[in-house]
Amino acid sequence: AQTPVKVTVTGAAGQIGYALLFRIASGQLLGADVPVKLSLLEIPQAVKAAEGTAMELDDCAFPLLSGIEITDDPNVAFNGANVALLVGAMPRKAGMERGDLLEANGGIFGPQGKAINDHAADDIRVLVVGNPANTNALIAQQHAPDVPAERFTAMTRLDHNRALSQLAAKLQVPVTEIKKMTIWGNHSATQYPDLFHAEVGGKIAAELVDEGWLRDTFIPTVAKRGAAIIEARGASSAASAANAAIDHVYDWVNGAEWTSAAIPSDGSYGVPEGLISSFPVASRNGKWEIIQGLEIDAFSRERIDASVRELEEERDAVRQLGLI
Ligand code: NAX
Repeated sequence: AQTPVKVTVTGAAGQIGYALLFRIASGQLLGADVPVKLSLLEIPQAVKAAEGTAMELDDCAFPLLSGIEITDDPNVAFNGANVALLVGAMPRKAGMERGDLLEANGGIFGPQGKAINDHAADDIRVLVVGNPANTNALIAQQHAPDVPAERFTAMTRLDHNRALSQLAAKLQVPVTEIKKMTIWGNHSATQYPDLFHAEVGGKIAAELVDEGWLRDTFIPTVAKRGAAIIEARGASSAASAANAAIDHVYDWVNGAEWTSAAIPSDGSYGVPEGLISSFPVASRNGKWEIIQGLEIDAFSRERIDASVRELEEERDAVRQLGLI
């Protein structure tokens, strides 16, 4: 029988964790024939809740689930890990300055990056979901000098899926008709969902909608969808975020023609090297590749640059705080 793949989930007792773990254990993260071993990392106060979730996982009798470990020690959680989903983070609290937020998250993602560096399996793949996701991924990556930088990624797949869904609704087509959607930049309100390369039935999406809708409705609706979900649901996106994490890792491992992921820049499209920024990507042979050769019009350039500038500011702030 195949050796189980070890998947570590941080913040396992949180709401995304609850929506995520059952799907991983059922085989949706890696494939219906791949056995998995789960490792749940939580802070000490939440270990008991994680144990409760583990009891429910047991009660599903998932054929592919070969074991569950629960710990508050990153060195244990990441030991031998093949996939790490870094979901747990410090949320912004009322009155918190950006520096405080970055510092609190540096205290989480620095040590987790080091534990990954020291203990994870050679083929470790890391997806950061916890916000600010791109910069948390950068912090973790900088603490893992022995792991290839490209193994550290941050999630913009939820934004990508939201963009697909908004465009499909506008054009009244199934989401499967839409190809080549791209989210550029930071997973934040500055992100740029690009319709100038997206295609619907072979036509450029930007030409099928009017400019006013694209600029004043589509872009802000996608970028602010998280806030709209909180407003409606009274809690932030959880099942859709878990779904996007599943999509990201599944595609990373199994291949994809065109999607969006935040990965370390190689300097493509003027994004400074090393910044973890969202790009149009393909997945080949288990690696993300930035899709090259796209022409960027002035409208898109301005928006990509603004989001990348925000990523540079976050990087500079964590540098100044000594977090990287
Ligand atoms: P919850 O507050 O429900 O759960 C977070 C869990 O993380 C808690 O159980 C907490 O105890 C745990 N935790 C905190 N510090 C930890 C540490 N050092 N080690 C291990 N566990 C730790 O939040 P949830 O709704 O699950 O969201 C988790 C994160 O995802 C948040 O940062 C959120 O902002 C982010 N999101 C990112 C999205 C994206 O597209 N990239 C979308 C959804 C979501 O907003």
